[in-house]
Amino acid sequence: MSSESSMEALVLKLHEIEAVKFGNFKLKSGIFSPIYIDLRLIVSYPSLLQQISNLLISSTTSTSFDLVCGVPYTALPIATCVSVSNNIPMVMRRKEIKDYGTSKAIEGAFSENQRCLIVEDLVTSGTSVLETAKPLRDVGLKVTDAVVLIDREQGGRENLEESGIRLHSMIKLTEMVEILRTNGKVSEEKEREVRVFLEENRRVSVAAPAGVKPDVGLRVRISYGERANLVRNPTAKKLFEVMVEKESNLCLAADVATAAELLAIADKVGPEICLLKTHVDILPDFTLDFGSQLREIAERHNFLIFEDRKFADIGNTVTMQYEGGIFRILDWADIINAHIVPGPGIVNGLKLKGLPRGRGLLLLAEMSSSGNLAKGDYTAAAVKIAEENPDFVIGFISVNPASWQGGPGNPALIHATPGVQMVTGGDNLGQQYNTPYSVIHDRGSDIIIVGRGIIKAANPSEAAREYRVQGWDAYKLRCALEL
Ligand code: 5BU
Repeated sequence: MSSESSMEALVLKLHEIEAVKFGNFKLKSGIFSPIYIDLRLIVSYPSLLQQISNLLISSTTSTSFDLVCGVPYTALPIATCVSVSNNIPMVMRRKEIKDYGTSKAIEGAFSENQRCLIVEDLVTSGTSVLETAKPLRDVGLKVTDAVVLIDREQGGRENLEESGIRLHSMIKLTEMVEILRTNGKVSEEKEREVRVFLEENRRVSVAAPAGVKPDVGLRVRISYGERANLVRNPTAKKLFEVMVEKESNLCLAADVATAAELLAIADKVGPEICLLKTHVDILPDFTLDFGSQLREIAERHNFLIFEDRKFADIGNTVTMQYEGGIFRILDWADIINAHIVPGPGIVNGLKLKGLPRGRGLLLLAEMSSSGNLAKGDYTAAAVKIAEENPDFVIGFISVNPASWQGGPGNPALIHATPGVQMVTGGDNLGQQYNTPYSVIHDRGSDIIIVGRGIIKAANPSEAAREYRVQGWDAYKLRCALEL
């Protein structure tokens, strides 16, 4: 078979097993795509897997490699197949580095300066390839090439080139669709729709991989929708999506006297917020069904729930505090937060319980109260721990990220800021307030957390609307100004 006809057969097979689907798919970023590709399915079709790995390796004959490394997880079986069929040793990149055992980021036998080929199934922005290239390079391997089955033509090639990686792609998304159209699998109209979609979403920005000094300009320039594409954690993605859908970067701090009042205000203010923050331990009438009642309201109004528990103990203890006790926070809170005083063990502890449930963690990098000690090296340590845990840490509680060294940093991480009212000032117990505009526009945060500014207002829903509009306008101005 010529390589052209084998490519055609491959595309038809992918369509047949429904690894390529047409319709109207909501992507993580909130935008709707007329095409969806899921190559995880290929593990169920060994001959197809073999065919794909043969094709991939045949495209890199001009260069030779000492090792191959698949981008976890979808490309791992492909890389294994490439390794076995061509007798090229493989190394594996760990997604999570364990804090016990050998703690290695790269598994397998290798020596410095060996050349490693990265294998990937599909490239959009190139972020995943870069995330794998970095630890490979960190251990002294040379990474100059990546081979990928499908190029979505959304900036991956250019982004990788900027990092010194040549992309070898087997097929472009538009070519795949053309093959399917000529074989009568999709209509001309659908093909046009895909082309227009790709044209309109031409370049997806690339996230700065952990450890790379982030570009502050990039951070403030890109939209919440684009940032949804950069995150791994499902709760973080959902949060960015909700923000876009509701045009809201407002979090209500629902510090009311009773659970009954909390549920009532959640229902009232729900349409205006992307997030609702609780202090569940202040509610005298808490009952076991509080979580399910609040989740029902959250689903109805499309917002997420953040329990401001501020965990602060050793890893082992926080696992129990998170999951157990009266409150069973793990069951109902999408997001929690933690101090980093105990060191990274606290994140590992919370992650043990939270990650399997797709939950997210915000680290307290700064606090809003006067005289607090979370600054300088402490804030920098929070950033480091966040970058080491991109699967679970979704961002920070911060006050002025624009003033941090390197600015607000990695666009995949979310900043949420308490201490917000319409006028600057404070209370008599140390709280300090900034305005929505200064927090979002000047200080580079993403979410305003407002408590008494809404709760104590004569009309909380109206006040919430006002905060939402101010927060969103400041965000729009920030994007426009930096473009
Ligand atoms: P306020 O009523 O808008 O002042 O409420 C602020 C809320 O944010 C309140 O629930 C605090 O517990 C929470 N908060 C804060 O004010 N400052 C911080 O640094 C952190 C949380 Br962390």
